[in-house]
Amino acid sequence: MSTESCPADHVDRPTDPVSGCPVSAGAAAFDPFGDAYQADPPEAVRWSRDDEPVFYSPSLGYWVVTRYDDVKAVFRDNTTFSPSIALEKITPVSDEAIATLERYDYAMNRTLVNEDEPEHMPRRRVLMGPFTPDRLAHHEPIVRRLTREYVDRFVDVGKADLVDEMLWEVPLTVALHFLGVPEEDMATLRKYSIAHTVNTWGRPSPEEQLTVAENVGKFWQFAGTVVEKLRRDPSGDGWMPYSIRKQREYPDIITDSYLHSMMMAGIVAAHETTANAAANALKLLLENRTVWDELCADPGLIPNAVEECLRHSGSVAAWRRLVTADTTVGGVPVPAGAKLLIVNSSANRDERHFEDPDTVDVRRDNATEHLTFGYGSHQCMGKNLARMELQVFLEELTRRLPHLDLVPGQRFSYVPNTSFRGPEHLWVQWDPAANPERSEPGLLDTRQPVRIGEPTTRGLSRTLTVERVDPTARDVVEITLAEPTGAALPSWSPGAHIELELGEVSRQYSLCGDPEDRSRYRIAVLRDPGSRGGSRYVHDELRPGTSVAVRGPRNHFRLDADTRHHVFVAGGIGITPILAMADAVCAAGGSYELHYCGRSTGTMALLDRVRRDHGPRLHEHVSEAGDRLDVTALLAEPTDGTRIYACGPQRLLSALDGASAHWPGDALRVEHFTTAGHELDPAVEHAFDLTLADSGLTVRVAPDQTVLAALRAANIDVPSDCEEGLCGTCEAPVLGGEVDHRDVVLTRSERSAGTRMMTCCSRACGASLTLGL
Ligand code: FMN
Repeated sequence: MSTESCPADHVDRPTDPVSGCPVSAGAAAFDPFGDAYQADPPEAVRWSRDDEPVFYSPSLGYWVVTRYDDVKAVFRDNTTFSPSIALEKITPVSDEAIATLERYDYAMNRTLVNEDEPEHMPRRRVLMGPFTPDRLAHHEPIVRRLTREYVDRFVDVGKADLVDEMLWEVPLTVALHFLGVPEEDMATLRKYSIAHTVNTWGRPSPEEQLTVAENVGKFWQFAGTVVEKLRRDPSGDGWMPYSIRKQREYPDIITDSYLHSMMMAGIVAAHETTANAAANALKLLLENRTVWDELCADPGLIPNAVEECLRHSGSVAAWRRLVTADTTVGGVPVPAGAKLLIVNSSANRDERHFEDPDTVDVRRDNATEHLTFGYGSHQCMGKNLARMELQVFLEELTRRLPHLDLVPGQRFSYVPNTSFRGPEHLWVQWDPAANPERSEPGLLDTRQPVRIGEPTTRGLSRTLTVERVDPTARDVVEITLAEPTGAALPSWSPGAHIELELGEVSRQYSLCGDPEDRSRYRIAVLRDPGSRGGSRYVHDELRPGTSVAVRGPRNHFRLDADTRHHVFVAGGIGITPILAMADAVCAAGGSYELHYCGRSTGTMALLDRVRRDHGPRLHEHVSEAGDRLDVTALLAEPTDGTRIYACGPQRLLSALDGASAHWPGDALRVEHFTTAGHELDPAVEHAFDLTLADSGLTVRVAPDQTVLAALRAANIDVPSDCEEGLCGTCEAPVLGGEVDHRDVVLTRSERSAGTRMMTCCSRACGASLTLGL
């Protein structure tokens, strides 16, 4: 490989012994049109997530980005990372194909997907009306009716190709209905949209390019005819008539060429992604039979199952951005003019963001954080329509055909391209004699309420059984929880916690058992003398055999892989996450020391185990014995590559914060078990404005209102969990204004950077904040 063709930083990178250039062997071998990527994109770039999360692919001429945080950061900043190349043909078009397209006057222009600011947001704002939850609800009856009609056609047959017989045409018909376009010849439109996919994201051979160009040209003409037809009478329902009406109000914003391009792109965007997502979801669920059975038994899980399927096997595998100024992505310098392939399907399986990411867990409570719909101002406008369709498909199929199976031995094929992904065929079989509706016709009258918007995670608990209750120190019990069916529990990483529903309240407890043991979770709970109900319930009510609803695991307190030396500091019950972390570092042969502080040895939970497993690295600090931890001495000398991981009472964490002031801003990592619990006091708070850069809205936050509440009132989706500033779920990017941080999640350097805030508790210092929402 020639080094001239490689834009990587040759000075700082050692020559790779295999590729002979700063491009590593993995990067040199990367082929997004090859079998491995086509079969499973996130798996094909696992090596990159692990070893080289941002790399240059010489064969593609793109920089490839594979980790969650990096992909999200790129989506977030659409100025440095312009969407202008999102629909550019990834394979250069031959002169003959260009001539063919010209014959059809093909002039695909910018659409919402690939235009820069300042043009994009004004258009998005003008065109958003039909996507609001109220307006979408209006489409549910047709989605339901079509789904039922298509299932009726094959329900008694016993075998079907779900793609050919339902999953392609229903989303296409819904898309046409949504767009307000008369239903045309479905098969022709299918051919056209595949041509568009191959034309944009595929690697067609020169001969294929000509056929594809023919179909794309015809598709373009078709789109033009439809726009003209609608223009004659734009009074009807649907997004295109709405857009034509809007053109009269805003002729400079919604131009003719824009309408024509949107018509063509809209058909593809509204239907192909949903059809593929549905096929991926059904394939995934049927391959994970116990999960499918769970949905059949509890359809209330379907909205979150949809998110989990979109996360695990979404239909948009990768997307593109153009770098507009020299910058860094994930710390790697990337020059202006570079093209990025951001592999969102890989981000969705990044273990740095999702626990046990390869497992399908329909109760995963951060499944909605997947990046299949993109993120930020270009996030898929039709996401809630797609969610609705997928919910209805899963609901109708689990109810009417719970005994559905994949036809064994079938090989799945995919249209080779970088981005749109779903099996071309999905053969399923079942015994029609066992169809539940034959013995129970009333089944056909039932339906689950469809949830429009992102699903709430509140109902996503799993019921575990208390296996053991063991006292482990004064007022501390260790609780062992097991899955009653013996099914494997979701895996977790050190620092993770679960949330238990305890009578009227729910409370978080850090996992302190063995992560390798997938059959049980272990926690240790201190009876809080001023208990608000949670720890008292644990101590008084939980006995072997008791059932308890559990959510999670979640992790906001992770070990950083680049830490060379770990200083673990635990105060009292704060030992729980710290012990799991120390166990992991010890098992991996890493460098660490463990400081465990307590009033007396009798109050120190899990002390026997800590001594047994960490004896040589353990420093016990027992205050009654006059041996308090001297945090100033401990942190006197900042050391490169050292991080301090601490959990314990606020006093200890504040002391560590003060004593590490001269350390790098992210050297101290803490987990808080409680907040100071500031109640919002309207008498001392002031009102301020939020300027939402992506949605172009201004929202007023009243003195008695949180930022989160004000955002929700303005119909902006922000996920949240604890709503106490502890968990980090409701984070929003801050683009301007000074934040009055009141959470306990952000590190010192993150606070002073002023680029993120927790919307459940933090506020503005001044009159306004600009948020990247
Ligand atoms: N309390 C414990 O006793 N043991 C733990 O391992 C533990 N882990 C926690 C992890 C997180 C992330 C958080 C936010 C809190 C944790 N807590 C833990 C505190 C409990 O959630 C809870 O606040 C405490 O039991 C007091 O609740 P109560 O006032 O309802 O009794």
